[in-house]
Amino acid sequence: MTMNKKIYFAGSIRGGRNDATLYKRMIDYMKRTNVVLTEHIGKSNMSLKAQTKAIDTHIYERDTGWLRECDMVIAECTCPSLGVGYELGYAEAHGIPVFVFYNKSKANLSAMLNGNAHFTIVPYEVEDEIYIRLNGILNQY
Ligand code: 6K6
Repeated sequence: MTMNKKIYFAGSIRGGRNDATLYKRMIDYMKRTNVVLTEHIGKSNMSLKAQTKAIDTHIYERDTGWLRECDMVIAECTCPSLGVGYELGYAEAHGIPVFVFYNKSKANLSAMLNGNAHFTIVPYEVEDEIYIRLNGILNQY
């Protein structure tokens, strides 16, 4: 089994935190055998308030640095997020593999993701399917 891959997990923050507990379960699952650079995305107490420009610059610089150094991006895209969409395009531009999960009974994925041959799209209906697919992805890379 492949272990200790550096995974950038992308999930909505200012786009809405409806799925935050799902993000946490996905992160915890991947962390059993790999390194998740963006653990904070699963935290329930994450602030959604507007920040200073300087704080947002720091977040942008840190996150894009992680995107350049990670082995793959795993994104949960049921809840639309401008930041996640940006990150996926950024990863593509840097040749990083991208896997996009979304709940097909809750969301209609943007054509800009669904139609992009660089992205592996993973539609699911029940949460158990996520872990089966994650297992396959983490073993294959
Ligand atoms: C600290 C204080 C207030 O907010 C914070 C932390 N904010 C963020 N920290 C780290 N990464 C962030 C933050 N805000 C957005 N991102 C990145 O964009 C994450 O990697 C997410 O995948 C994505 C979410 O974008 P939005 O547009 O939903 O916020």
